[in-house]
Amino acid sequence: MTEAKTYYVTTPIYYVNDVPHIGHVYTTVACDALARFMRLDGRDVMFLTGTDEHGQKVEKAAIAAGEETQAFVDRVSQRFRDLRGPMGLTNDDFIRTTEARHRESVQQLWRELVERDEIYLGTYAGWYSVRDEAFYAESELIDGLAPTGAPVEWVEEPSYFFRLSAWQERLLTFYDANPDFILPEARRNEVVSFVKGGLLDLSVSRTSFKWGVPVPDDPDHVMYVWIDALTNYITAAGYPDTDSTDFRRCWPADLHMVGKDILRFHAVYWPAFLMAAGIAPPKRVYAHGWWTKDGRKISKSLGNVIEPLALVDRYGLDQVRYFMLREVPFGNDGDFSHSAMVGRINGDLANDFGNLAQRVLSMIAKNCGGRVPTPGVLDAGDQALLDAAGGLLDTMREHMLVQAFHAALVAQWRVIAEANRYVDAQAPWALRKTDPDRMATVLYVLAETIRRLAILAQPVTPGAAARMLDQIAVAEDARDFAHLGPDHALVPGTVLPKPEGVFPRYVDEEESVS
Ligand code: ME8
Repeated sequence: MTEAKTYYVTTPIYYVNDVPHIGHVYTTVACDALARFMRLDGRDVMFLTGTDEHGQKVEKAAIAAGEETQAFVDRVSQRFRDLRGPMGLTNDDFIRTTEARHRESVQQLWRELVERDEIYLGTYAGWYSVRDEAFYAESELIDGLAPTGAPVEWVEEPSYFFRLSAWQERLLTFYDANPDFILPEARRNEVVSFVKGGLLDLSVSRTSFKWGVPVPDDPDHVMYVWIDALTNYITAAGYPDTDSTDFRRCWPADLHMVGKDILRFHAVYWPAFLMAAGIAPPKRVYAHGWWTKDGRKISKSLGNVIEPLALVDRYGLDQVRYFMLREVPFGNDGDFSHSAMVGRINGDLANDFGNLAQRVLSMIAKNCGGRVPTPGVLDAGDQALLDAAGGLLDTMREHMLVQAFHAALVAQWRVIAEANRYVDAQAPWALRKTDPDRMATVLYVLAETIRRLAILAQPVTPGAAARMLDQIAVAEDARDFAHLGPDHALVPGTVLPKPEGVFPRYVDEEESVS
């Protein structure tokens, strides 16, 4: 047997300066859907998320909260970890940058860079934004603020530098040789022109505060939070033990999923650090867009956060996951609105998919003795519907491999629409009297179509998909994509449990009162 090909996918590690909001959950849910898809597709998945716990921003937040820093980061990190159950996350590991395994890893990477003469000691004099944890040149400031709008402060202190300027040409060659390294393409072009504009050496240590990983052999310095944070991706893969089975299995990562705010760190600094240390860069960095509320980015510093668990309480987990991945073409920005959410819940989920399953399964319960009906000979229309559902995996996989979640879902909903048209055209309720054998065939074709659709719905809407598969008595070990084919079709005569709706309509409170 050939070994399953690994798929290593990561989220950013989130700052613990404040509790999670819907923006963080968006990135993590997207990675979760991808991880679930790849597992069902037979890949050996490693899905990593975690928290970024060092640096001035976090230290300041701890001081503001009046807590000891380690106790503060322990508490806030736990809030991120606690999203696992309520958001249906299946990450294989959760990394914290304050862990011993990470300190060892990032210090080893540092030593490697020093040994290769990629790091030297100098003095930094320039602007720094604590909110962005980023250095800015005078020429980048706009009206005295960072280009992101964040306040900056003047910093002048001894600092180690990474020879980033020496990596310009090698980075450009790398982007050229790996056209899919940065997606979407428009973002790739932005990065390439930024690098073409020339790179300055990067300050990679700080001396004016202590909350970070000490620089080996020079403990007056702590590492710049970004070199510390980015290294988490190799720590979790087993670095510095590059000969370990884990490292060889996982590295290079298949995908770092990030928001567009932190693309430059991932697509410029990170591959340069890695190449400089003799480590292969990741295969892809995908920068998605931002959720906004009334046109403004949802963020802690703007104070317009949406609390993920409140959203799940209100709309349901599968509903929130589906909305996030379907509403906005992945990569674009999207505005969060109650009416768009309700539109997706009542349209796509309740009317289209939920109603299809509900109609078919209750007809089977009523008219076929609650057992999978026995089909007769299939006609061309029957076969066409089954083929459409059968062909979906290839289409969806193609989209998932380039993180086009919305396109994968659109393709799936096209088949759902086809199935609904088939129900209307075949009118099995009328066949009940005129041609019960044909009714059985039609209901069988539909149930089998629902089986395939529900298997494919697991990555994005795992709860509802599982309940649908329960209702057509599909065994738990027969739900992966290897079971999509006709060899694993529903067996006529199988007893089915009583059907229940899986995608309820959302009714606004005001509406239900009137
Ligand atoms: O940047 N819309 O952490 P962070 C969409 N620690 N996604 C959003 C979002 C929004 N409105 N707001 C946040 C950091 N995100 C660093 C990362 S990685 C080695 C270190 C998501 O807590 C999005 O993925 O500020 C964004 O990149 C990330 O949260 C920033 O999280």
